[in-house]
Amino acid sequence: MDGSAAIKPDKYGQVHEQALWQRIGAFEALEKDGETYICRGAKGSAAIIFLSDDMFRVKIFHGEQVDLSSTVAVLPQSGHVSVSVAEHAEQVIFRTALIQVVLDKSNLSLAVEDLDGQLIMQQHPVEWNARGEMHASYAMPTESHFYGLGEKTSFLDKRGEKYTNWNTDVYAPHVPEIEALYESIPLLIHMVEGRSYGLFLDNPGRSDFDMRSHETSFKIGCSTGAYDLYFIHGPQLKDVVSRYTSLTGRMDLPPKWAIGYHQSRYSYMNQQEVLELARTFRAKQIPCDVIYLDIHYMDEYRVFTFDPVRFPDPKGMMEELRSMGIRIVPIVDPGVKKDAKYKIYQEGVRENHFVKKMEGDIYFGEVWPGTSAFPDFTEDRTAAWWGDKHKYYTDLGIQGIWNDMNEPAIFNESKTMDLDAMHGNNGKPLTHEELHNIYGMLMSKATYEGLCEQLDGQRPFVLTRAGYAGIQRYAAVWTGDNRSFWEHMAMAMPMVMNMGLSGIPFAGPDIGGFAHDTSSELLIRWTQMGAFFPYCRNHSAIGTVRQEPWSFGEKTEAILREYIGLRYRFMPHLYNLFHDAAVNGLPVLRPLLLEYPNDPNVTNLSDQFLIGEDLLIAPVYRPDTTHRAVYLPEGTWIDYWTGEAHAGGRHILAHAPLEIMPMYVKAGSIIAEGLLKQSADDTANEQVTFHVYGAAASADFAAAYKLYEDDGVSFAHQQGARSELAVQVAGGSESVTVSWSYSSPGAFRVNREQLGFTLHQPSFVPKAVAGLAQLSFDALGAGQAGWAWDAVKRELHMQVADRAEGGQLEITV
Ligand code: MIG
Repeated sequence: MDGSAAIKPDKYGQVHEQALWQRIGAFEALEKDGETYICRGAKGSAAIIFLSDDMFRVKIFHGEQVDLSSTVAVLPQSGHVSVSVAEHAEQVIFRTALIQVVLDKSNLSLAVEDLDGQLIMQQHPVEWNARGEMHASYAMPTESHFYGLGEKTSFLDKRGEKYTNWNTDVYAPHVPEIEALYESIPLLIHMVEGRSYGLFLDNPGRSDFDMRSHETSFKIGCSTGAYDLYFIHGPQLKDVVSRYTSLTGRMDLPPKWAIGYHQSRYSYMNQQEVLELARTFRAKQIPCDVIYLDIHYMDEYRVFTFDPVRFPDPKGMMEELRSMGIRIVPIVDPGVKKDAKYKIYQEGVRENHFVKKMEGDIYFGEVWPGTSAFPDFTEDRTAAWWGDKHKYYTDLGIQGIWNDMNEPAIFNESKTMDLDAMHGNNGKPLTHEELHNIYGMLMSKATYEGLCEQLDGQRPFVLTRAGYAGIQRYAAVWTGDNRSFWEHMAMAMPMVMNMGLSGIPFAGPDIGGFAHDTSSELLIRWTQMGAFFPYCRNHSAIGTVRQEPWSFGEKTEAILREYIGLRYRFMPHLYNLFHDAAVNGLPVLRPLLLEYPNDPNVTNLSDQFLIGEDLLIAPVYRPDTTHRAVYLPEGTWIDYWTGEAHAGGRHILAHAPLEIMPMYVKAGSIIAEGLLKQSADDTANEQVTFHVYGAAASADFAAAYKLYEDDGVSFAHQQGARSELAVQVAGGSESVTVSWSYSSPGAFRVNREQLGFTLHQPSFVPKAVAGLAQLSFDALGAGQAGWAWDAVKRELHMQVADRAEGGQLEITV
């Protein structure tokens, strides 16, 4: 029989719903408090703070005082910006050296214009309701394109898409209609006719970005917390990325081994299996730097333990692996098993480190270890405690940690912690609902900082699944539980490109696919592509077919060996790009759009990418496919494999049999390649060859490259132990000159006897190289200084001694 519950009251209808939204209302007064401008409206206020001439923060608040604290995403900003303020009858105008912000007094809508008065961004009035939801609409012209938002499904351009930021463990196949995955980066980049700006909503609760529902506007909203928005001016896309990363921080230069090839599986079950795996890599001469230990290494999934039967001697195992040049990265989840006899649990309870329900009891959730408690990383003292616990791993020789399930993922209907669980938040308690998206990042921050303390000057490596804006300061990100689907291989490209535009340069998918069964062909094509992704790990799920590089017979193995080896040969260049990313925030893997923002052919180009500025990668991502269309932007592009030169600004059809992934290098560029190594931190011989593409014997030809090097593992580079080698190539009518020099010779000595210079497809045939003997290729290969010309491939190879004072080669043409 029904009770009263059956006769439930109405929900609000549409009309009522609309009436419930409040607006800030008309302008009442302008106040200034230090560097903060406060615009009082009839029903609320906006605080505006200029962080630079091209970046400002606007926070909506109620009441007298504004709370200007930020989340941990935002680095402390300082410095005075000179702003002129003018109050007119209908507007208040703030003007910096680069932009003006125009507030409409009738409703406090806000526009950003350049100094000529051309509109850049238009925000309609912010609205809120009694449930604490807030949103604003922004003008969207027909030429709009959208990027950023971190780890999202679908294509590169987010126009027509709608996403939610709510860190979620999604094991179900990642398809275009999935609005939230593991990471939340509430940064939207809006590009109109090649001009870009960014909007970053610093809110770690749920946020929504809707570029779909309205024809002429897009909408950014949040469910709880503050509407705390940063406007980041371009107009170049690169400016937006570099300014956004000056706000939320940049990745530190990772240890070189972290950018090698990594091998994982859920799980390598015991010590013998791990050692056998490492020996197989070495026996088969397939380069590898890291093996991962997934959850089975632990004693019944208790973090900070090893299973005593499966791994009786972790220290011995670690030592043997290190002698092979291989490191271990174990998984660490946030859930701490509820077990009265387990030290970490005891300590956590005794010292009050676990998240509690509002009523005061510890919050428990079900995860792998069974009933578990969760450290409250919002408390600095708890983060420090957790970080210290990693001494358990570092004492065993471990330098890298893999954080999983840190959304946090919990096996219940909501898939996460109860929304009313409380976080201490260093004395400003907030609900889990308000802080959800920041939990995983705070776990990785605690881990990174703990490792830094314990590693005695060695660089740590942290890999995370969940994150929030700024995660790049602490961890690399992998894109979670994809599947061995061709569609997921293809989707990894736009996903990782947008992560790069969102400040996260160190990212990649599980190569080969995690769930479902991979195939020989899929693993080949995915490894070819993955060899150029910033983060390069093969990982697969329990119960799926084996996915190690030798799992599909010799032919497959040979191709995988070749491409993994190629990554190692490109290591000097890759490491250089990681260094650039650490300095300027620009990604290693880039959409073509970043370099060619005015080319209409690349606004949604989702199946090709650039490594740095000049290396174009066009993977094959469909089965039984031996040709694909490749778009080459302006300039001349040289086929990496054949040397054939193609005019750009058009599409070409690339021939790509199974062993070939199409790659092109832009004429006029230089790329440093090193020797093939079995692990990235093998520094025994750092011989390097500078490959110069399309050099021309004409006065307007110039190419330059700077090679950054250091010991690859320590922080000594921050104290100056680094080497920078600048190379220039200059054309002339009768000669072409290659010159090079070290910027502070001796600050860091690289182990190397020789330098190589290879000119690919020069416009000329060399007659002589001043001071250098013409040799056979055999003599060059044997290490003699000299030069040789390959008339068939049109390549000039030169080899010289590497001297601290640098040098110069003059090629007579
Ligand atoms: O619920 O640790 O995304 O990489 O192998 C699964 C087991 C938990 C999810 C991760 C995956 C990892 C797996 N983990």
